Amino acid sequence: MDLSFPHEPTADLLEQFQRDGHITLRRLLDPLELEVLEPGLSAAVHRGDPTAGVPWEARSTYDRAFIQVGDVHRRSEDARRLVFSRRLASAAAALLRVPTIRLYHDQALYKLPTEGEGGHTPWHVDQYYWPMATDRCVTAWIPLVDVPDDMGPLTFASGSHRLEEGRDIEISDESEARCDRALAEGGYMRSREPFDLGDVSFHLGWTYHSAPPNRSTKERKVMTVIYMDGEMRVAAPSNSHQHDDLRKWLPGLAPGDLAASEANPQLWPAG
Ligand SMILES: O=C(O)CCC(=O)C(=O)O
Repeated sequence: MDLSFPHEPTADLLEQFQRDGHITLRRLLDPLELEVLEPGLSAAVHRGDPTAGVPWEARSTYDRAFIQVGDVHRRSEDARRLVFSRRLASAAAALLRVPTIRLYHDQALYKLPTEGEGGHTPWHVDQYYWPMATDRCVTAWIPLVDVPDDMGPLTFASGSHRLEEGRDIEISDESEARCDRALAEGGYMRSREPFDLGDVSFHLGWTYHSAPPNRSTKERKVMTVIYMDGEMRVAAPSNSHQHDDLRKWLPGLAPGDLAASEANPQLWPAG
């Protein structure tokens, strides 16, 4: 259960991930370890919050969805322990069926409690933002508190990693409307379950996901780590977000390069 102890999901769970494009590994992490990490990590997130002080009414749909702080592992030793966890990276390697795993980047996604309008995470796919040559990339969504249904647990459309409609759109009211319609027309089942502390979900870059608003009275504290195949190549950016991501998360690299800048350490197997 230790963060440094490798993990191989069962064959059934691996098969489920292939089929659905997402999986929640229950009790993958030790709740006690997360409780120890959480205060230091959260302090770094709040120090780095770019939207601190912006009134709710003045926030866009995106900014109402969550406080987003990237590269938390550079701001907090507690975050670093989580992001460099062999347990998480080994599980990512098994799910992606690749021998090696590198870090793309990490980011905290803290959803504020709200009674007001908005606050949901619109339907979207992550890989729209990433200049990567293949689909061998996965996001680990790691709650640092229990996330019951009223707190905005991540919601997946099972099997939607094969759907192409809506892949070309950023997170927005439009992505919510278009993806919701495409998912309904395609008959994709939606899966939303509460998370207990220690549960971690993984979703592919092309799996559609969303989250309802946080209607509780507490912050929904979630850390995410994005892993990629250790052999991933950089793709030519196909939109302005991918240009930004290339500069930010793959510094110094160009299309065709191995996605292995100094910001992308190999996490599995770890030295
Ligand atoms: O935490 C959320 O509400 C959304 C998370 C998300 O989009 C992601 O982890 O890729």
